[in-house]
Amino acid sequence: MDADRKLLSQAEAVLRGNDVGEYTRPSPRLYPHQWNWDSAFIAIGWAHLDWSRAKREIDSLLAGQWVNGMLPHIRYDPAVRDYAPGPEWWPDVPVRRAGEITSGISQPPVFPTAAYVAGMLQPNARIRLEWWARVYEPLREAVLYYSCHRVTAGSPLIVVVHPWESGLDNSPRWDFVTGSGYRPSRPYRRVDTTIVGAALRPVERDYDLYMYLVELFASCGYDLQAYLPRTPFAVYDALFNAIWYRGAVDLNRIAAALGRPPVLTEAGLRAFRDAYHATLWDDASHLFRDYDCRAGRQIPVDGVAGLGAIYGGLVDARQAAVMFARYSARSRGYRLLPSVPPDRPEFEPARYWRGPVWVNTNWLVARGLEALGLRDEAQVLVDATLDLVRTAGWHEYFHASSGEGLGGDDFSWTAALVTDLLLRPLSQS
Ligand code: 2M8
Repeated sequence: MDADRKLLSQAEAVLRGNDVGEYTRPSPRLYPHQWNWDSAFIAIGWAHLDWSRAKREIDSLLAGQWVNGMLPHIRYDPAVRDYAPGPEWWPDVPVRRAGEITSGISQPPVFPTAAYVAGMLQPNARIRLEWWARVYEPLREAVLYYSCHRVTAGSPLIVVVHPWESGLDNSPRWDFVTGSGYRPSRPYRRVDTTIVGAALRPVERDYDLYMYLVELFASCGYDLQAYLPRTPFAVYDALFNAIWYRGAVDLNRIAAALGRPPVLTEAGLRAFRDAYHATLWDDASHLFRDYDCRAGRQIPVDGVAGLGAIYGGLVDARQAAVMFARYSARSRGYRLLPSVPPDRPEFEPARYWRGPVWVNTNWLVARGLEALGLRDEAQVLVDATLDLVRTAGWHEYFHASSGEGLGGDDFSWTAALVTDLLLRPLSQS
């Protein structure tokens, strides 16, 4: 118990240290602006420690909303200078509020779920409903942005346009494009490798592709239909789509609490579930896979993203148990859950999203297992996660076999989600 108290006070110190008032930096030097899904995870942590601060985190994320409803992946802080790529790479972003400076892509939509979870952590129902009533419309537009502007060929699945948008930037699932020699027309600067060792970060050819796609998407006016015929990268990402689905369900819960009709109808959600299973399930690996929209086929690479459906509530308990057991068995001898199964040739135990363990993906899967009643499995994952942080500290990610802390220091979502795991223990049901 004392050990948990110590962990909690350290977590709070990390969040307070990264708090710049309106938003919380994901990591002080490496990521000094506001990131979309980071802020969602961070708000869940704040909701336990300082509820008004949680509200402010979501409010400031919503301040960067575009006219079409999109919530961008980065909301730049004009006071910060030493980050690349800066806003000059994202010209003419259609923000709603004058003075907002943002990137031109989005990120996995954890924010409706964060608004729901944070709201439920407010014991005063009047205060909770007042806040939900205020943020409901921007949240609704942000969720519907994807179903209106990010779909193609009659499928309800959402198209992700950039590896950064997936949140799992250099995942081997995207290697089918990074190897192809795409480069931007202009030189670009990297600051990440001046802060974190290059062996722990994406390689040059990854960044060449990232910057190429940034230029291309911006030149298409950030419009999917213009971009699709020209881009080598347009995917149905299994994790992103699962997170969207869960966000839509949680937004419907907020709507119900406010006495409003559901944002997504039951028929719409069912069609999405059916498409998700029909398009992304891979029976051999017992995982969901991603789908290359251009080539019209699944991407045959496994990763922790394939377990996202457990968090999404897109599978039943029986299927989730088998998926989790298989992934764990493939990871025997390693820390749970490696971002890439160690039996894959692309596995690199220390390099970013190519093998290391991350607290956010563990949290997503553990909360999903819990919701399905798979408490023992969820507990295994929660214990493994807390053990990593207790031993190694507040890092961005952890070496898949040694558990060593890697990447950015004082990492906010690590602190926020550990806070949530300690203060909202797994339910018994
Ligand atoms: C990482 O992404 C940024 C670019 O957006 C980077 O590598 O510089 C990813 O881990 C992403 O998921 C995360 O939101 C961001 C900030 O923590 O860092």
